[in-house]
Amino acid sequence: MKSILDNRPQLAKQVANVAEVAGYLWQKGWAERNGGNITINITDVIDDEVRAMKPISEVFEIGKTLPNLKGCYFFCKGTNRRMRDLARWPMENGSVIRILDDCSSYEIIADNPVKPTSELPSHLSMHDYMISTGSGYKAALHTHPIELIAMTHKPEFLEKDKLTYLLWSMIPETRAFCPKGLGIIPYKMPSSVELADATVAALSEYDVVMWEKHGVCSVSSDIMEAFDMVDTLNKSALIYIAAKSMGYEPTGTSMEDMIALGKAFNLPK
Ligand code: 2HA
Ligand code: ZN
Repeated sequence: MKSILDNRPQLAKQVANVAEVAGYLWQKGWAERNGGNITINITDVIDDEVRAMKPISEVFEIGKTLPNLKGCYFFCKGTNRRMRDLARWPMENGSVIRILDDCSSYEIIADNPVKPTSELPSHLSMHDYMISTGSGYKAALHTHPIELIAMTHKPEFLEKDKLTYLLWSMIPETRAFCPKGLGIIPYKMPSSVELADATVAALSEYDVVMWEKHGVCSVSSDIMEAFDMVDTLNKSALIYIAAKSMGYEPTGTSMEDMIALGKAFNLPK
């Protein structure tokens, strides 16, 4: 079957990276059934031939107007599709969409009419915001990491930056590679515009945010980086839990050492 990826090595590489990350999410146990979703902004690797491609779906409403997305293209995991299937067959379990000129609707253009993720309002709102700040960020990931979610079931950990400092203090990597920490968004209905708006508001301060008792959202220049930040944070959560299950509260790196690390690596916080 003909694919939009044929003779487009840059686009094919980006979709292959999404498939690779989808496989990791499944292997980690973070992607039960259809849990989680991935979208990437592929506009910079789109050519005139793709721009001229006819839609293969009806026009769908996003639910929000996102002015920076005019004429943008995204590869999106499909709604109700499994990460483990996206890993093996990305073009059967995801699709390429085009945002229409009204900035509030989209159509599917390739390869199959797979309707995008139920969290599309959040994902596209994040992309709109990332364009508006000139961040160069192109990837958004939502996943269900077990230990990080477990930690949001303790009210104390929902206080601003409480988890950030705890997770940073478990291992220097987390301080270094997740330097803005972990934002917390109080529980909201999955797929809702309220969740999308709260997520975007938190992105002015964080690259990774926790949806209380649900999962994380991570944004970055590419999907591998977005995954690595969640992986690093969850590693810290696992170290914390390992210490607790051996019967003690972990000491944690001192605030002084964390500040020194921030200075040495020129970190933003
Ligand atoms: O796409 O994870 O939040 C399935 C979900 C919804
Ligand atoms: Zn979810």
